Amino acid sequence: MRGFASFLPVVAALTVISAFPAQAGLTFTFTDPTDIQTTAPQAYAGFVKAGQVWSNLLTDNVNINLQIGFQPLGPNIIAETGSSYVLMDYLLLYLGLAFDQRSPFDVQAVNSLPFDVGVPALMNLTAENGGSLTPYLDDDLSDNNTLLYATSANTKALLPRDFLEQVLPDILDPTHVDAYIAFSSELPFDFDPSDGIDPGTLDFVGSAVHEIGHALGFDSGVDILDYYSPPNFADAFSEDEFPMSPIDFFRYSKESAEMGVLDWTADTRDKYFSIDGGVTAIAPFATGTDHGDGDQASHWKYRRRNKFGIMDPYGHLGEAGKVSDNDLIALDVIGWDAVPEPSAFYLLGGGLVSLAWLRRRRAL
Ligand SMILES: [Ca+2]
Ligand SMILES: [Ca+2]
Ligand SMILES: [Ca+2]
Ligand SMILES: [Ca+2]
Ligand SMILES: [Zn+2]
Repeated sequence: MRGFASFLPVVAALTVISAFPAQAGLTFTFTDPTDIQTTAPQAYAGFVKAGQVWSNLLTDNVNINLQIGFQPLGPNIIAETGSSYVLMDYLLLYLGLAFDQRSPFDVQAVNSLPFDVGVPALMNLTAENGGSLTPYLDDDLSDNNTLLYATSANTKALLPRDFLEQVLPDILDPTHVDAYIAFSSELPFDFDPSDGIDPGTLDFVGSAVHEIGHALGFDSGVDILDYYSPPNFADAFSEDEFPMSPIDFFRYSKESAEMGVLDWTADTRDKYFSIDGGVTAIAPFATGTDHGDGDQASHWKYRRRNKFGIMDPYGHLGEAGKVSDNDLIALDVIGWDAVPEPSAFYLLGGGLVSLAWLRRRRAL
């Protein structure tokens, strides 16, 4: 009798878990200051669906607070977004990742990082090289090598909760907004991807999945360097004005890999995502709006067909965005507990990876 009684709650718990698998891990809270839930219910539902896409793929037990909007944003503006950031020591990123190893990708990624106070890298466009495009080796372990900016959402996934409660309680507060995302209400969106994306419309849910991906940490400090440098600014800034993002610790070029260092330059040379010290390219990155290929470095390289992932720089009319293994591996190795498709594991065997380095343009 006693045994039977204690058995019942287990059955009940299992029922709940199987009925609501998304509730086991990553959850989203939506802050809706302009009440789009009433004024634009399709957009509100689209944001919720986009959150569910990530909840089904990432299993960290964290809640992310997104402030959402859907309103006129002015001509040619699709979305306005921004994230909250945490400035942290490289060593804290390293230790966070070392204690958060749950996948073969995580293990390989941590092994590729130095257990040190900082990381050397190729840089350019700084005061240290006279603002020149020519790359130089920055191995002085100054602030830009030892500090980084992680989004607060990324930080929640990276560091243990009890540590955050002690050191960063602010980002756990229910009123803390991890990111805000507003889409223009003046564009032709298709809000329901379940029956395909209508010709001439943009995939709202896929676009929201993309923007949430930036908030989760798919982000590059190279974009700051790319913009805040000559010729936009006559005088180049010191390299220490340019802290990197977690994904930048897996950013390489052929030239930097040969030197055994990362590539944090903004220029047109090919850059790629690698978790084994630059030996294997998993996917190429975009290289910068001003000094690179024309696209923000916080994305995969643009490819018209067979996109490298949802973090492609552009959404196209009539096309559904889809999260790829590349997207999941990138988030996995910066602190998320990802659930990649089995096919992703072939990447570890090497050999399967051959990349087309395309240069083309345009659209999110
Ligand atoms: Ca430096
Ligand atoms: Ca549709
Ligand atoms: Ca992981
Ligand atoms: Ca994690
Ligand atoms: Zn983007």
